[in-house]
Amino acid sequence: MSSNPLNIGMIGYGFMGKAHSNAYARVNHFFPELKLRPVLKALWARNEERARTFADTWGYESVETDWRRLVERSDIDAIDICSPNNTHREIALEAARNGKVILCEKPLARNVAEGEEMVKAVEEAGVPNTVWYNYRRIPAVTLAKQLIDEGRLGRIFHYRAVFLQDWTISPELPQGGEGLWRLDLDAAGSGVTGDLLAHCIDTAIWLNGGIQSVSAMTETFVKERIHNLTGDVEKVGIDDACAFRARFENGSLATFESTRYARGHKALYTFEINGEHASITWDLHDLHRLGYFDHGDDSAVRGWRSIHVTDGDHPYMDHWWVPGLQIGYEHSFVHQVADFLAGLEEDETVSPTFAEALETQKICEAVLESARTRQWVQL
Ligand code: SOE
Repeated sequence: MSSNPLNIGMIGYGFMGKAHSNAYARVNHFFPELKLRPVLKALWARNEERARTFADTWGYESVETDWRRLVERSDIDAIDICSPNNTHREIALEAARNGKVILCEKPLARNVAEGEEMVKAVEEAGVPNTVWYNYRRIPAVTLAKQLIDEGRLGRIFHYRAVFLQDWTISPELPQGGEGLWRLDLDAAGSGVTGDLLAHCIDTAIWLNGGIQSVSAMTETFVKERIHNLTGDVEKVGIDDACAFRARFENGSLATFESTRYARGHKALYTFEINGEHASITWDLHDLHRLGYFDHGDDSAVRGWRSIHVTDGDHPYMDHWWVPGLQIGYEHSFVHQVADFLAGLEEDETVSPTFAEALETQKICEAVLESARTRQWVQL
């Protein structure tokens, strides 16, 4: 059993609070080589009863209803920020001031200005930090990275990504408050750009390098919604849909699209990369498979392969079941914690750091600026 405790103070208890808590609870069972052992020490929620219910379900030892108290507690080593985007900056700054390790849910912040303050705070305090862009650590996506880094695709010409959902189509859906803060500009900072395209951008710059320039369009289909916190009908400020073109530094061209108005799609995140020698496709709905086409294959059998990324020599898979048995969405969070703990043990930074997530934030901001000005924006 791993012997060095890392006491976690969790801020928030929504969908991501569960995903992260599950990762902390599982990681030492499946990565027994780790010496650090996350301990679910304390949970913050504004409402004490809900905090206790969540804490009891997941095994948190204590609860706090004042996040500042949690961040100041001397028995807490790491703060995990799972609360809405408008809280990330303030909590991260306080956590850094208190010398805590920080794990922050994506996107880093609502905008670049907040993100820059956060990067400065963690760098000045010298505290280890990461942002939960979990899709990088789905084994098929990590395998895509390996194949690209090995040069199998050769020169890359095209990158195409979409992230489609349909949960905000009804005009009756309110904005703001618990569960619906993603529709509230003040709480979220943006709509699909920061929430969904941020994932696509993070994966893309990890796989294909930096983005040079963007040209975007956005739309807000439902212009007014009741605000849950005020009870008034208020203007909707977020982007419901966004599509943009991009030029990568390596000369490749890209298209990105995201919407919450694609009827029938709940979380269709896909990407395709076309290189000189080979192409890759990936689809979140079939996340354990990687599509691969190799032009070097014998022409008699050349065609798209569907690689079932479940073999022992595939990324992360030797930590799970026997070959052929697949894993799912939640495992990407376990992998992120495992890599992060290994980095802490070796005193090495683990990607994506706050500074790397700030690059994604800059691209999101450039996309929104381009949509506003109807001009190409250089990064
Ligand atoms: C939005 O519905 C959401 O939950 C995002 O906030 C997550 O980051 C994404 O992974 C799934 O969709």
